[in-house]
Amino acid sequence: MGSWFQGLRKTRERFSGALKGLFAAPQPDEATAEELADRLVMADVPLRLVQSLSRELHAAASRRESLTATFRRVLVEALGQNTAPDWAALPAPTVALLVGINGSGKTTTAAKLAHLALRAGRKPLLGAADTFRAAGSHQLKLWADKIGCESVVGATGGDAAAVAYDAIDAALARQCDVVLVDTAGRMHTKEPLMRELQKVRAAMDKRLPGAPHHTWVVLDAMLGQNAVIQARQFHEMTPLTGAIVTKLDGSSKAGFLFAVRQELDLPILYAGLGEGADDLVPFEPGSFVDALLDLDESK
Ligand SMILES: Nc1nc2c(ncn2[C@@H]2O[C@H](COP(=O)(O)OP(=O)(O)O)[C@@H](O)[C@H]2O)c(=O)[nH]1
Ligand SMILES: [Mg+2]
Repeated sequence: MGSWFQGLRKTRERFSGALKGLFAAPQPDEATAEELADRLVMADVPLRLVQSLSRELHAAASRRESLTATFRRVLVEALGQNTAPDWAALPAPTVALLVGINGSGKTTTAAKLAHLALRAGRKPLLGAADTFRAAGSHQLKLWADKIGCESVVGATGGDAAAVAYDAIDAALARQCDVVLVDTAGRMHTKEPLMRELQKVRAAMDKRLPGAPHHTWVVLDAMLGQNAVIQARQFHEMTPLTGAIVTKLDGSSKAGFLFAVRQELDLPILYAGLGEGADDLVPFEPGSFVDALLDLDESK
């Protein structure tokens, strides 16, 4: 499994270059503080958080807290509580719907989640409701075969809601514990596709009242602030219960994660740190901030 420190190498290079000089001084001088604020804003850290960081850094000396410790504390606090599901303890069947724009990593993430469920001793089923592109369903089927789990795949051009219904139906018949339903990459600006998402939800609820129990938006970290805009639009259309951030192993603008947590109040459940089945790790604010700020190279 990719470690946070290794996984975030490129993101860290982008983020922490300007911070080193700052941390060497007991107090940031005006120019350094300003440069720091600029860097943070450029890394898509929300302005409100940048402002409170500046205040806290100025107050650090009087609190006898080092600048590094202050910086770390404020960032970790800003990320709040983020509890990934305990797969071993989830009631059966638990149904999760994955949404997000094309290419954000939904299909890969659905497979990674199924892999986690398998490793926790559960029986997952992958439902391929991406009927928009032939490759979409095929890709999920390949993953299901690779990790060794059940799957239900819809026909290309078919009704996504029907596939979602069938996936739950099959999961009940085959006594699966976890159903992960992958959807087509909806552009958040295309209203009909968003409406289709509501049809998918309604079909799931019809087969199993209360389903989906979770709706997770998959966000591509490379998109930075744009991912926040997408998440907000999905959130308005369909109630989201959490976010999963992919491609944090790329050169991402990781500051947007703070906006996901603070502005949308969505827990960040997992981070994707690579393309393999094992490269999905529960989101841990402390590990994330340490890796981002280059605080512990032993990890
Ligand atoms: N480096 C990296 N690549 C990822 C990650 N998650 C997904 N990808 C890649 O992103 C591309 C799009 O992923 P896919 O799951 O097909 O996205 P979808 O269109 O939302 O279903 C694929 O090449 C994946 O291998 C990740 O965490 N890190
Ligand atoms: Mg896909």
